[in-house]
Amino acid sequence: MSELEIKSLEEQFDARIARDEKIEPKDWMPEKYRQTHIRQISQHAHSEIVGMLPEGNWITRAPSLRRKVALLAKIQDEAGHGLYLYSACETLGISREELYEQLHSGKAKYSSIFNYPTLTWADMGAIGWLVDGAAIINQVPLCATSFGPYARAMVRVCKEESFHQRQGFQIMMTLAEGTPEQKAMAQDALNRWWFPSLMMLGPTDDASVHTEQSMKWKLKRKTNDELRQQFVDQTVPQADMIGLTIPDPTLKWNAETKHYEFGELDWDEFWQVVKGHGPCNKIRIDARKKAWSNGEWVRDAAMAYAEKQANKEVKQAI
Ligand code: FAQ
Repeated sequence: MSELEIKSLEEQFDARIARDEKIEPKDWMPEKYRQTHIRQISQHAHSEIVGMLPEGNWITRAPSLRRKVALLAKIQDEAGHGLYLYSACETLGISREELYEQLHSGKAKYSSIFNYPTLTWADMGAIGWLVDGAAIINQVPLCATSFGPYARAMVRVCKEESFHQRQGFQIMMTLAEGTPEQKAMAQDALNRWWFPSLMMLGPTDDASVHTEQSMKWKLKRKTNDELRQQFVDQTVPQADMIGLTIPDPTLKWNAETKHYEFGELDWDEFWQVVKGHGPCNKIRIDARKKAWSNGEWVRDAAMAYAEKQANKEVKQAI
């Protein structure tokens, strides 16, 4: 293709983005657009799958049958989210095996938040309330993202995340209304998950290398700092309502801007976790690698069965 032809395709592509048209897998797209989407969608998929691990740890210890059923349903939803997202990513020309390989080798990232331990039952409440709460704020704008398969997957994901957030908030509310020990457990979980939840929305805008281009392509519809502010503004009144204290002594309402001001986040900790040195990075990746190798016989059996069926069909056709 000549340079002139590529330039014309790029202009048509930019015009489609400007008109808010969805880009579909078989449409022409700049190579960087494709690669950026593979990066973000696959990291999102990996986050959903790795994100099942901290909660899976609590299924056998949920305090009642009702809580167990809700937690199981939530974790199964997360597996589903991973699968839609891997499928959306595959439409960009990368195989599922390659995506898994990138996760297992450490080439692809997954969300920093899932490298923290879940120490008590209240952590199930804090994850639903804060982590799913932050995820919804990040993902609702993604329903309007420019790549069709990603945007469509997000619609269903957001509906399910909304149930996840409510089940988490309801756990926290119940604990906060319970005995002093239960309330203290809820407060302790909030203390440990608050700052990592703020940081999971990504580095500050001035340190975010991808935001500018991703906003131009309408992959991202809001910046990391905008999302973080929205999360704080939405969550602080919820904590007030259930009588828990946000663990940030500098937090204050600014009546002029109509936003909460909050303290400096520990970005050194964030980058340490992102680079693989968080409290649970090794445990999480080891668990995923083990699941992959334990599942080898299932994949082999499924392939052998599919081959047998295909041979049978050929024989019947002859
Ligand atoms: N953790 O330039 P930016 C969930 C990396 S799903 C690790 O700002 P971008 C559901 C970033 O990849 C949670 N790495 O990047 C659930 C880049 O490195 P790279 C996941 C991070 O992409 C709930 C570098 O830093 N959600 O929670 C993180 O424009 C409960 C520079 O950053 C999504 O993935 C981080 N937190 O903005 C499941 C949503 N933040 O790739 C179970 C889709 C940044 O060049 C239980 N993703 N980095 O090597 C996004 O919206 C964006 O990718 C951001 C980051 C906003 C996460």
